[in-house]
Amino acid sequence: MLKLDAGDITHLAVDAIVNAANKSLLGGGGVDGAIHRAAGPELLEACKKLNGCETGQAKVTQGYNLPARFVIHTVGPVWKGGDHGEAELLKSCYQESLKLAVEHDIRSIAFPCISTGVYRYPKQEAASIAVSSCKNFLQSRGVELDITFCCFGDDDLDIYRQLLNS
Ligand code: AR6
Repeated sequence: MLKLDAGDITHLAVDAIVNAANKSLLGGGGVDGAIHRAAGPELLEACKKLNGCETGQAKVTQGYNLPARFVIHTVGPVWKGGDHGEAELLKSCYQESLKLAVEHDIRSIAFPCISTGVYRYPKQEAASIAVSSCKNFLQSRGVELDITFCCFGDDDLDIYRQLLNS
């Protein structure tokens, strides 16, 4: 099932939250910074052992002080105009995160709007990819998974509301 939520992803009591990280996996600003602050220093220690992550891929850690049991770290593409494989890479972030969720028996997962902050991916296009990738994954795999799109701003909330209602 696809759901919508507004606000801070670190507050969500789901099995896993997804982090929009960078390739180092060693923290940053935006949602990445918020997740590291809320999870506590053990998260950084766990991330140091992962040896980074390629764009479009995903890696998992525990959630430590978060209500969520797991954090799935994925690295979205930096928007460079759209002809640098951005759409495929963004789709891959959602698919690879969901694959890890299934492998870890995760039943509920929340995504932030990957790449749409510092990485400047246009919000409407990113949301279309997020929704279609998740819908396709659930349909093709036949898995029962609650997927929440966690919107931090009203503009994203409006975009996702329209997409989920259409
Ligand atoms: N809860 C939910 N969503 C949030 C939160 C939060 N607490 N804080 C911000 N957002 P960004 P990116 C939204 O910039 O574009 C980091 O420094 C935000 O409004 O966090 O993928 C990493 O280390 C936006 O809609 O991630 C990388 O270097 C969305 O999260 C780089 O930024 C993503 O914005 C990744 O850039």
